Amino acid sequence: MVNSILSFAALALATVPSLVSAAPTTEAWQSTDFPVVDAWMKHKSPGKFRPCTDETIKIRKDFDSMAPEERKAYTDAIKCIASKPSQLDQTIYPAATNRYMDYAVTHVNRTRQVHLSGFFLTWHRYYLHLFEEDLRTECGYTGAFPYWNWPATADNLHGSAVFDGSEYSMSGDGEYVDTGPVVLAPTLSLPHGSGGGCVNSGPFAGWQTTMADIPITYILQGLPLPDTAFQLNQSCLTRDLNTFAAQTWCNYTALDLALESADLAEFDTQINGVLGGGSLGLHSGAHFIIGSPGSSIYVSVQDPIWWPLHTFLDNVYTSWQIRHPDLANITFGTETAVNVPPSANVTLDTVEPDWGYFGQELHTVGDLISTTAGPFCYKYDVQL
Ligand SMILES: [Cu+2]
Repeated sequence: MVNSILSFAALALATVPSLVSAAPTTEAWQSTDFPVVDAWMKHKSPGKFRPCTDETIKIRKDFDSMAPEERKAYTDAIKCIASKPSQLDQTIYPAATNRYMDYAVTHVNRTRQVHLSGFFLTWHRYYLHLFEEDLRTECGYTGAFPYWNWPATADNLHGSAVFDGSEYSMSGDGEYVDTGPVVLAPTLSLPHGSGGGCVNSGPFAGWQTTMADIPITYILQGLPLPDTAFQLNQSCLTRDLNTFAAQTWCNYTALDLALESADLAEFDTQINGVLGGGSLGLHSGAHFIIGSPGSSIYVSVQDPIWWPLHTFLDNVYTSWQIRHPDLANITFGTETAVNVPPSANVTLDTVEPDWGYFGQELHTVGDLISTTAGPFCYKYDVQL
């Protein structure tokens, strides 16, 4: 009896302080759209990451919905990153002409592991996060990290805030150069878009790319990068806006099919299409809306539209996770692109390929599965 009274007293004492300081504990204010995943992560790596709260969470926005000055602040910050010196060894990476191109080089270096593999969605999620943090810490950017809404712009690319070519856009189309249809495979070609030449309008007029394209056959055949991959190959940024690609693969029906996928294997097919088949899928299709170099699986990061493009893909993935809470932490795919050479299935415990010098520490796939736990603390203005 005495014991139980003492225990009760001890319990009461223990509870009082937490009642007093109850209101704004991080627990109570935790903001999550991923209840299952965030609970799993808290159990998996308690205390490893800072909690994400309603005070600290960042909201990613549709580029079209941002005020003109907000859009310009974003492109100014990207240009600021490109004005900073490269941190890579110039004898190995002559194409790394500045800090922006360091990102592009890092992506080329990891292309074979992080596409058409089990790392794709989470590796790119963290890569976006690193760039966003860099805009903030290196260039003082304080705005939202925007996405380019593919289906919303598919019928009016040239009139969209993203591509209208004004100083508040992501720059417009390339100059028109008639190079004929875009041949993707013997059985798949697209009509030529409306550009093809240098981008001469908007904030990225005069932007220089430094790496030549590398054929996707290097991935499909499991080949290492060609020796010339990082040679300096200076060119103007080109674009070839392609309404056919936008309307065919990036429409609302395609988006809904992806969001309604019953598992991650089906989701992967909806976003990446069927290799050698007739469909590019939602994400690959988006790359072909902008044309070369933005359509390259290797060197696409050289076009700054890459960041809003991939941020929208992350929104699609995030929205799929929120719609399928019980499946939100499943994985799909192996450790090599198209499983060549054959490799193990990726699990939540598999360590991600690194992000070059930008990533301070290694992360498992499981660390990167929730946008409101682990190293992340963001959500999207609109759930798709
Ligand atoms: Cu990529």
